[in-house]
Amino acid sequence: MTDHLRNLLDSEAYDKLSILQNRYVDDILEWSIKLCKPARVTIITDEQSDIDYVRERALQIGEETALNIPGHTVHFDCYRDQARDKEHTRVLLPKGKTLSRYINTIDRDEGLAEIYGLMDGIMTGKEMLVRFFCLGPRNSRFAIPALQITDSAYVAHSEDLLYRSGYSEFIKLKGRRDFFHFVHSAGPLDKGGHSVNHKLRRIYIDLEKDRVLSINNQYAGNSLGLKKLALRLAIHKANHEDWLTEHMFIMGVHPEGKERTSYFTGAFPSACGKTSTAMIPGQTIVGDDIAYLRVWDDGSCHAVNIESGIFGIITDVNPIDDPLIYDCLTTPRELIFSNVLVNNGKPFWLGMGQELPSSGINHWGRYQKGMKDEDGNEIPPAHKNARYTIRIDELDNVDPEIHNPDGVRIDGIIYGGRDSDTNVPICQSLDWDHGVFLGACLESETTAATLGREGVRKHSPMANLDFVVVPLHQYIHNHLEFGRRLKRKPLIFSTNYFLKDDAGNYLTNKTDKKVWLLWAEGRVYNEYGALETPVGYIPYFNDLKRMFEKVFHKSLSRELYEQLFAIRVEKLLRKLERMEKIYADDPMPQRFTDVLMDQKTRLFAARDKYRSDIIYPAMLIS
Ligand code: SPV
Ligand code: MN
Repeated sequence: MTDHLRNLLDSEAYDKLSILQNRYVDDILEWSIKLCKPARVTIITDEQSDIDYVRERALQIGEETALNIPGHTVHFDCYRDQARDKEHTRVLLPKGKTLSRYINTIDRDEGLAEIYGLMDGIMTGKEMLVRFFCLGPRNSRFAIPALQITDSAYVAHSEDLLYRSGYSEFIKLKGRRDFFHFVHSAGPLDKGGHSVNHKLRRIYIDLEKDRVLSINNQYAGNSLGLKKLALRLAIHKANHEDWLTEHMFIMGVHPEGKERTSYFTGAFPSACGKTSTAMIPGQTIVGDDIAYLRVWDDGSCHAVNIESGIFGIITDVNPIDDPLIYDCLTTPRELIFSNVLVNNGKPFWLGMGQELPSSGINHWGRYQKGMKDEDGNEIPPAHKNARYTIRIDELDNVDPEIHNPDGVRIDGIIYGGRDSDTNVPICQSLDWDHGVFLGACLESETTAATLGREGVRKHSPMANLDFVVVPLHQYIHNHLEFGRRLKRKPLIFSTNYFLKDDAGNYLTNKTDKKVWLLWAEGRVYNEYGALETPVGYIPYFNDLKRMFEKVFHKSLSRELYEQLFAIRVEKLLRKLERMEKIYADDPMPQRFTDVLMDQKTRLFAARDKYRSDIIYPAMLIS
């Protein structure tokens, strides 16, 4: 350690740092302190007393406030920082390199000059917290150590709930440089604890140095290094190696009356049912957001959750639709609510199943119903993208394998989007490559989880477009290749929970997804037959009817089945046209183009054969 760094630290910080014997960590810290100029530096190890310190600090400095139920706190992000900021999240691009047009980039030199300027003195008067984490279970082939430097106790506290601490993993590095690092500052805060300089929000991803610099923000999707910032670095790393980093949940599926557990992963764009699928009653959860997948020694696919907590959307969590989460949110445990409405120490959120009070404290500050913001828009009592942060271990439905260093064997992969008029509720791909194609064609109508208009149909391959930092064709190629190397390939499915009738009413209930999931699991064991359509295999009416009776004691009419599983040829062809356009300027692997053309040919042939733009299952059987 240099004398200079030694002089910047107190003796406790010095001792904790010197145990690591890692000059790369030292250099990063010295550089960060010199640039950000904090009033003091505190190093957090895996010791409980250090971890408690962070939690208490968040309360002391007002980034969090205690609520009535023991362990519950609330945090508010700046009113203008309520979702991921795609516009100001950019990959620093070295001269001469190019990426797909969908990836937001900035010239590396220019971006660094800008952000270094903004970071100069950004922590003046504040405390710099230095935390060590591990992405993935400790002692695992999957694990990536990660260093977080931040001036936000809320960020450091959230990460404590969401990730495994990893000071011990840094010791095991024995001085090596194999870790990601993140420097974050919320920037100056106002009296309510909100970032003041949100207009200067910047999130710059530096693939050259496996680091992300993120400033003037607080919303976890922007600020927490280990969440979506590390996801981007890991996609880059995996791409240069032989594994996959995905925006996926992992869950244990437990078919009723059977002893077995089958593990599934699922990728859904934000706010499309990813967490609630992983939390379906009767099943177990490994993770709800980010997974690393590897070809295992026996040729199967193994995956781990790189997180150990949930940063979930709270809107519409109520005792009927999400009983497990609702229970968890209303009983004592360590839990951070964000951007809800607080009245008399009680949190309220949209869609919770009860009336919200007309006043309280929310992300705006002191809230009174009917208030307007500077743009003249009515301030909502709670934000639609309000969230809760908890440890998964706290849940009764946590899967026992969550911390297994070998992960779990994956038997099924689900791709789902918010699609009101095209795809069927559940469909199995024809094979691996066709499954990759289904994932690559994922589209979703936008939600409140990102800034911008809602309800616009957006394309997001594998629900990962916001995070892909390598050329798209390469990303797709890796998925195809991954399958080639698997001896036991997971089956791939697409789901759509959001199909509507012509009058705009949802055709399925929120809870119906349990049946789609159990059908998919049964397919792994060939327990259900399937009807082949031009776009993949769909369930037979009789199987679904029996399942609805068994699971929900309700009957499924043949009429509804025909409506749900109609192959909407015209709409599907239009979707293919959109895909062809999207993928035209990023030349795709030949195999991908072939799969796309084959699907088109099958759709045209079916339309000719049945002389109809909509093909109902009954037509395929007769
Ligand atoms: C998502 O939007 O996909 C999330 C929440 O999981 S965020 O942290 O904003 O990424
Ligand atoms: Mn996510």
